Amino acid sequence: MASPSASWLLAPIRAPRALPPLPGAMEDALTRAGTCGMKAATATRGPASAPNAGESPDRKRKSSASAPGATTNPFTLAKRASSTPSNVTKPANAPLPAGDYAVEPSSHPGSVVRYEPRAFPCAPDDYAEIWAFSDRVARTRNPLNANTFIKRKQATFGARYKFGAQVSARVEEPPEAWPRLVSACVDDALGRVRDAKRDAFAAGVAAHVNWYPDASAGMGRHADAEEDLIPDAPIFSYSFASGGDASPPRLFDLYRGRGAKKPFATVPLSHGDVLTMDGTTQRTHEHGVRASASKEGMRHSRVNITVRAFKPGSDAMR
Ligand SMILES: O=C(O)CCC(=O)C(=O)O
Repeated sequence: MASPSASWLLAPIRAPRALPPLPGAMEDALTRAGTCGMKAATATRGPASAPNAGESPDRKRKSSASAPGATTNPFTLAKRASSTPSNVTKPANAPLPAGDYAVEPSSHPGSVVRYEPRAFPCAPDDYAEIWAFSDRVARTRNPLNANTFIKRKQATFGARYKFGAQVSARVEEPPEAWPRLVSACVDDALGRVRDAKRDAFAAGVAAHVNWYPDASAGMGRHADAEEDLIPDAPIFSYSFASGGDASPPRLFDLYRGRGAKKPFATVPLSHGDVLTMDGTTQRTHEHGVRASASKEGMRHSRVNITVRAFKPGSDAMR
């Protein structure tokens, strides 16, 4: 594990327990059925860092969504989604106790995550506000097929972010004009960084936001290890869902190394959950958000905000 004195966290991760790996039966099921993450990893043959790889692209340009939590979502392609296997999601839906986890203690003791379920409040109005903001965000072309778009929208507040093979839209407005939830997450994240590192984190802080119209929109495996990011600075991830506590969790898969085909562990992310990826996690592991066609999942949108620190003076900050 990274020595706590080297940690950027105000409350460093000191004695993490092992993150439960997916049971063998689960991995077998994934291999047989091919989850979206798995399927995409093998079917698209995209670069490991292409974060769209885990989702089926949205081929049709449709009007953008305006109502959070709407049961009919204009981004949804029901036909495509129905081909997504949903039977493999159940075992990984088991709740994970709050706490600090070593992703893989024996081989990568410095790769650690902190999981804080239901730790960040989000009022329905705040969800509505950030969801409505997505109307102003341009869609991202699928880097593997320029004739298509990825289903989720993404934008970065405070930086120009080349995110794997994609370039995220940059929000040009000043922080005063950002949705309340974005500013609240940035403030919260800064409060989690220890005093000696806070100025360095704040100098390059940005919030990358992903809007998932429903559970059929996922994110392929990737690592947040871009040149422009401060290496080994923590990444704070905040998850929100249109149905609040009633929304089903989305499965956040962790992959061992760069080329792994199967997820190795899973963290179920629900409304208000905070996941901190710390230490060497981005160097040793990839992560992605599994797509699913579960009936319930198709009725709920999701917003994820990651707060991260870019190198001041890097392309992202210009
Ligand atoms: O939506 C999530 O939970 C993950 C987001 C993510 O991996 C990213 O923005 O890099």
